[in-house]
Amino acid sequence: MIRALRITCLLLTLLVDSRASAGPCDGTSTVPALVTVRTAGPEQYIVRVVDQGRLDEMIDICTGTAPPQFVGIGLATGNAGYNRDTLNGNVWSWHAATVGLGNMCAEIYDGVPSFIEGNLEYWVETVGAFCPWTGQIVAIDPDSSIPGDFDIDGDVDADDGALLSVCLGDAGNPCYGLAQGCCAVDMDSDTDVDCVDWYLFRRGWTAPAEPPTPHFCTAAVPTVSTWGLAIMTLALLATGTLTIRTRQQTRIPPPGACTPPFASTRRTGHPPHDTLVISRP
Ligand SMILES: [Ca+2]
Ligand SMILES: [Ca+2]
Ligand SMILES: [Ca+2]
Repeated sequence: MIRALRITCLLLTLLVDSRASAGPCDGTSTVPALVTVRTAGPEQYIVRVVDQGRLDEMIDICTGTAPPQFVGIGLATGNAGYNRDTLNGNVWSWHAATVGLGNMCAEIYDGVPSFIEGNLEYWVETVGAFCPWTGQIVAIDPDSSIPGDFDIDGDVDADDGALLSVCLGDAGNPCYGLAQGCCAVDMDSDTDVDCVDWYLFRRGWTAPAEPPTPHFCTAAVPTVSTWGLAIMTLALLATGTLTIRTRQQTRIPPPGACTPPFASTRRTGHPPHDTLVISRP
């Protein structure tokens, strides 16, 4: 009888332990990881974290062993196969090109994910970054994303191809002016949906039969033009600047100053109220 009770207690202990280790904040401790951020609404968005130090910080915040910080991201088009809101069943047309943490955030970067979706060109081209004041890290999971999985159901098949086909063209038109959701299938985040996106999509294809080839994408895999290379280089340099400035300003906040951590992404002038900054309690 006593032995049976001991075994029962042991099993219960193991059960409790296994539940604790599978909590939403410690679904994985290694990169790459998908981190879910919940905002007012409630709404959610997901960022992909590839830096182990950053992930460790996020796990500490999520589990409550470190104080909360703002999750600031640099915005790019394309859902990258993971950015969605499982609470409301939305798949977003954008993703985080860079991910940072900070204790200050200017009002211009505040909002909820549906604001970005509803005014995507303004957010990506003019604001450039997103830092919701109400954002909280609520889950951390292993990266199960697949490039080209536009409907984020774990495969790259005809359903994803159909989403791409609606938007695909050989003219390289900006995805903002195409049908709603076309920026979600922009795989190389250059704001158009063309044969480069199709070739990237085809590389991730998981269904048995080959995907049909669009007639204007039958040539060899397109190469990046000189202009395209120059633009990509500038974009990479700009991204590097953003990351460095963000980390520097986050690490050494000037006392009483109102310097937002993502100010370097501002591309145009804004009214004075846009410079309002709040500090995380
Ligand atoms: Ca899919
Ligand atoms: Ca593209
Ligand atoms: Ca393109």
